[in-house]
This record gives sequence, C-alpha cells and structure tokens, in this order.
Amino acid sequence: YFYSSELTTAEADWKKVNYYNVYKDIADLLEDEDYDDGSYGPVFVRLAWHASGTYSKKDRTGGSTGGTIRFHPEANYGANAGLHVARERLEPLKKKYPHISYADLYTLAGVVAIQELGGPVVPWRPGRPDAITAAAVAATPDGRLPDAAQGADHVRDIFYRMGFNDQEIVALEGAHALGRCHTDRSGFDGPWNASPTAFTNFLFTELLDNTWVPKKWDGPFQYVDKATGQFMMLPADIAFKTDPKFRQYVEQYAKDQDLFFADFSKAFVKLLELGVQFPEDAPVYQFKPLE
Ligand code: ZEM
Repeated sequence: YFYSSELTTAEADWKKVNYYNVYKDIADLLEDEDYDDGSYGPVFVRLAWHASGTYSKKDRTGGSTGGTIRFHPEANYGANAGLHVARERLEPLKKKYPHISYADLYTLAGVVAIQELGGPVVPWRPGRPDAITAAAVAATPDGRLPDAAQGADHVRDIFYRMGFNDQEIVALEGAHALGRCHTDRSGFDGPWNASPTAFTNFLFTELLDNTWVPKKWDGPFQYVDKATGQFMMLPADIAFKTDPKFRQYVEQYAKDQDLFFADFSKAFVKLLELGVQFPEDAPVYQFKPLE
C-alpha cells in the first residue's frame, strides 16, 4: 500500500474547517452492510489508535502529528496491516475538506466512531499539522505498537513509553469490545464478543465470565471461549485477567460501565494528543452524538 502522490496534498489550515460538518460526514461513512459486521467504526478506532500509539515520551517522536501513518514505511509496518481500508474510506472527506489535516481527520474518525457506536463523549481538538511528504519527517520506527502474542510485561513497556499508567492501559484495552481480528491482517481470528459494533464494557465482562481455552487451529496462538468457540482473546488480552494489577481495574470496569466510559474517554483523549503541539487558540470540541 504505497501512498505517495495521491495522499500528498496542500497544506492543511485547521481554522478553515467546519468540524461539525466533518463529524456528520464521518458518521455517514460508518455503516456499510457489506463490510465486516456492518460498520467501519472499529477500524476507524484502530486507525486513530495506531496513528497515535507510536509516541515515545523519551524522545518525543511518534504520535498522530504529521499524519505519518499514511506514508511508507509506516503504512506498511506489520502492525498496520489492513488500515488502508480505513484511510481509503476517509479519503473522499480529505477531498471535500482539503484544509483538514490527515492527522486531524484520522483522530476525529476515531472519536466519531466511539461516540456513534454508543460510547462516551470524547473531547477533541483540531490543529495537528501534516507532514507533506514522507521525507519531511524521520520515519516513525517500527515496533512501537504492542505485539498481541506477548504478555503483561510487554504491554507495560509499550504503554509506559507513551506515558500511561496501569489504570489508563486497562481503560484503553476496553476498546477491544469493538471489532474483530482478521486472518489477512493480524493473522488472528474473530470478534471479542457478540456485539462488535457497540461500544460497551463487554471486553471486561467477557474476560471474567468466560473460560478461555487455546484455539485449535493452524493459525497463531490465541484463545476462544470454551462454551461456544465464537469469541476470542489475544494472548495480550488474557494478560489483563492474569496480571493482578491489571485485573483489579478489569473487575471495576466490568461492574461499572459509567466508570469505564469516563476513564476511557480521558485516556483516549490523552492518546490522541500524545506529542501534539496544538495551536494555542485551537478550541476543544465536545460533539453531540447524532442519534
Ligand atoms: Zn487493538 N488489536 N490492540 N486496540 N484494536 C486489534 C484490533 C483492534 C492489540 C492488538 O494486537 C490488536 C488497543 C490495544 C491493543 C482496536 C483498538 C485498540 C487486532 C486485530 C489486534 C491483533 C487486527 C485485525 O486483524 O484486524 C494489542 C496487543 C493491544 C494492547 C495490548 C487499543 C489501546 C485500542 C484503542 C483504544 C480495535 C477497535 C480493533 C478492531 C479493528 C477492526 O478492524 O475491527
């Protein structure tokens, strides 16, 4: 998926964009009965997360700034497999609103998806600048996103590097209530629960309520629920059940959806703003969900 000329457009100007209109137009792109479980919402959330989760607080590189995820080599890192689907779905909006930066568009798409799939309001600010060519920025190094095959130590290494604590990490992991794994993207297979297009605290309830057993197949090692075999957990997800410090938050969020929503919103705002130097006069939007 080599993007160069097509996605390299004129410089963004965040003040010239009506973000209420962009919000509405992203919301209109969510539903599609021919795609996955009927919604692009989950893959928009994954795009926003992968665009942002490369941040390192040590050297202040990475993060959503620059919209660098659209350029080779970052676009082609293994962790980002399949995200061209989300970028291509959003591309008409870059044509319609040429002044929005890709970095703002991709992060806003994650916010719209969370809200329109029934999640909390996520305050969002515009003003992330775009890199105009891949050469204009040093490439974001590979290996900054978590490896699903690993456990709690690795998950902590990755998220502590971004500046998150254990509670925030667990809250963010709750996004796995949404969407599914694809054998042609990550190699893993299946949704985490029965309602992958609704933002819920089901990642936590499913983790605790089911017995998770190794899936018998030729693919990468993962878990399925013992009762039906329909739902999945990654090895990294299971670490949230087995690690005592993570598990205390899993138990809280399984019991208290409002607490999860409030904590998720705060942590997701932080994620989307990692490493971004916003213009001082950029307002914070709190969009009302459309329905
Ligand atoms: Zn995910 N995630 N993620 N994640 N993720 C996948 C899918 C989705 C991990 C991971 O390896 C994977 C966060 C944290 C972590 C979403 C959101 C967020 C997939 C499947 C994998 C393998 C990709 C595929 O095959 O399509 C690991 C190891 C994580 C941390 C330990 C955080 C944080 C997220 C947002 C806040 C979402 C929404 C999906 C579903 C995408 C889709 O297309 O349905």
